[in-house]
Amino acid sequence: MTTLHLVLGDQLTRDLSALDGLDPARDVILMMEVADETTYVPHHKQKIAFILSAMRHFAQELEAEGLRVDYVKLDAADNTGSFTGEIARAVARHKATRIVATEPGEWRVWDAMRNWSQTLDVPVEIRDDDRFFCSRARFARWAEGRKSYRMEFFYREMRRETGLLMDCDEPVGGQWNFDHDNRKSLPANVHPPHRTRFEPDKITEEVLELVARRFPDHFGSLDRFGWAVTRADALEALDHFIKACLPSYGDYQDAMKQNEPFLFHSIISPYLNCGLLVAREVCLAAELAWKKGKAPLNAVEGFIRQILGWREYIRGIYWHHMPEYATGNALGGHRPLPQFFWSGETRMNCVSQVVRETRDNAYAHHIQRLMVTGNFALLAGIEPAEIEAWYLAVYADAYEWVELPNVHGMVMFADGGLLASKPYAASGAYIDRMSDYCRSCAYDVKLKSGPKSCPFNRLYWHFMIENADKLSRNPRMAMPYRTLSNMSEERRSQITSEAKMFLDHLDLETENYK
Ligand code: FAD
Ligand code: DLZ
Ligand code: SF4
Repeated sequence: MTTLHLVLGDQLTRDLSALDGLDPARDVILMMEVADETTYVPHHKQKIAFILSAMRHFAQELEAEGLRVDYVKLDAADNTGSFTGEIARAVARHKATRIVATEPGEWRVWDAMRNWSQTLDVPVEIRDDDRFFCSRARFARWAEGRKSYRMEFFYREMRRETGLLMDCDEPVGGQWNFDHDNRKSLPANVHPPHRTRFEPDKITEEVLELVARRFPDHFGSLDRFGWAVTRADALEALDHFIKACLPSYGDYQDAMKQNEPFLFHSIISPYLNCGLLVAREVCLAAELAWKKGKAPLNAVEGFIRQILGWREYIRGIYWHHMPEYATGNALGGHRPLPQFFWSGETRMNCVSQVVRETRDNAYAHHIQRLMVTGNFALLAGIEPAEIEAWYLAVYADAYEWVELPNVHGMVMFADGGLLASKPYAASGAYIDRMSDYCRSCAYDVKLKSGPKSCPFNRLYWHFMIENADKLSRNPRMAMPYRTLSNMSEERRSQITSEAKMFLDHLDLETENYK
């Protein structure tokens, strides 16, 4: 009467619901490295290495507790390459009479999982993933009857339900949101702290060798691999963030700086998303720092909002609207993704910086993702599915439940405004205000037209003209459309022809870069 308890690569949490009620004498924990998961998009090499190494370390910890772990390695001779194939083999191996799983993070895996009892002819119990504050059912209750959603209202409910940063029924400090104190650019005399990175141990070295051998053509470099791959090290990274970075997190949350990929960000999303850290403990650690007077409220509220607000809201939208959510293309973009998203070879210094940092670290912070690569994809009318596949591949924290709403909804406005009230379109002036990228760029951010002018400036007004029928009635877009209506016909046709010229020759970005 053996039960198989499944632990997937993003479920590396000892308190996982799938492990509840496990009988160490009778039951087996199944963990599987499978080709389907390592290749369904061409994941960054560091992302694969991070997940496989974290899985192997987690299995070792479970075994050290005296639990029986059946761990299938990627290179095992008879590995079928799929979750379904490996579970079928494990059921036969252990004569299992029951399977217990925690709901997966991605719809495609969920779709397979809900058919397993039929395909495998064994009862399968799928449990809620209670590592999130808001269950899928709870979000559905909140979403019921709403035509569009707004994170801020959802976030307030989550604050009330969790009691985080609450004083009875009121938000501490008398406000729900302290964003107006944030959004500063980085002054020259402020230097971000050195970040804790972790030396690869023997297990990680083995995995790095495996990834280099099996996935040589995948994007990204393994050279700077320094991720924590155990819970103990992830907790150390969190502690370092809380002490050294959180106090300045709010102030410089939106800042960008050449050769400073991490600034004051936490860099914990890969750990949260694979289960080495849990959202509740992270929020409590930040709240405690504020209670002890070690970090100001604007920073702590801003940080907790990202996790309790945005992260939960994004997940809720994903599950509430999949699988249809992925198919929309409200602004009708169909341009292929330019090659420089993989090479970084473009004269646009901001894009080049972000792509290169992404290649080196499998990481870019939120504003780089939203306002540089994302903004470019939006303004250039890239096909949503192409840019979504890029984001899903290149970041160590990327799983479809979190990547898709961020890219499809927040960046590309492809859901027609379900997630965000307006597109985050911006000209070069925004990037210039929040970074020092423009100082080292081949283009001139102050110029609005001509071959030397910043492409973001040329594309911004072109985007407004092209999408006027879909966006001009949006009250939050009133300002740009008022400005546009005051532009002469001549200026408009100049904008259109200059933007078209640039977009039709995106390959020149790379040719002229060399
Ligand atoms: P911090 O700035 O320190 O923020 C703390 C935590 O808040 C993050 O670790 C993350 O868990 C959470 N968070 C912040 N913003 C968001 C958000 N918009 N959605 C969900 N969680 C959020 N995040 C992912 O985890 N995986 C992704 O695949 C992903 N893709 C993105 C794609 C685009 C186009 C954009 C604009 C954002 C994306 N994000 C994604 C959200 C965000 O950019 C990352 O969570 C963040 O940059 C991770 O770095 P950090 O841990 O240093 O974050
Ligand atoms: C992302 C990933 C990779 C690269 N490899 C594996 C793997 O070999 N085995 C595994 O269990 N999980 C892996 N993952 C994470 C899964 O893709 C993730 O668990 C599913 O997307 C469900 O959310
Ligand atoms: Fe980017 Fe334009 Fe600034 Fe160059 S000038 S870095 S393209 S915003």
